[in-house]
Amino acid sequence: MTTKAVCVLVGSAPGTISFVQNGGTCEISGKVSGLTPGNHGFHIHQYGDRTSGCTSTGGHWNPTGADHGAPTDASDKRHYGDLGNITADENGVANIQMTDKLVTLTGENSVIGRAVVVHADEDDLGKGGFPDSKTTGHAGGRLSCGVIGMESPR
Ligand SMILES: *[C@@H]1O[C@H](CO)[C@@H](O)[C@H](O)[C@H]1NC(C)=O
Ligand SMILES: [Cu+2]
Ligand SMILES: [Zn+2]
Repeated sequence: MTTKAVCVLVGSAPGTISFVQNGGTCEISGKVSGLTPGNHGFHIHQYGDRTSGCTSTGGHWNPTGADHGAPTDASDKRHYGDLGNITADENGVANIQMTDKLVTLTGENSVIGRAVVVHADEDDLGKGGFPDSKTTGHAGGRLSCGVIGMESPR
């Protein structure tokens, strides 16, 4: 069974992100613009709530109470929402194509109804040694965010 979701990012780094669940992995693709060239933290946050802008999306989606880490880390060494960095080119555009083993659109850990957040700075993947490296990857402010919702047939 294939399940699809979509997220429209609103803010100074607008974009659209698609999610396609294929069995045990989720394909995440899309495009974000308005960025400074280089790496920007890219996460799923706990709440699909933009009542106070990106602030009300809460912290990283972390159903197991783990520390912040890299998408390549073991499931008990990362947040489920840790998707690392996206990389913007000289025009400030990041084209995204990744596959994740913990992001899911089904079951009790489904990310539908949660939020994608794009950050001002690079995610240090938990290894930067800053006070917030183990919680946020020291990724700085929130440039844009959007709610992950079910995709309409197209
Ligand atoms: C940011 O994440 C990317 C991939 O997720 C990684 O290649 C890069 O090393 C990370 N940056 C830092 C400072 O760890
Ligand atoms: Cu984040
Ligand atoms: Zn995290």
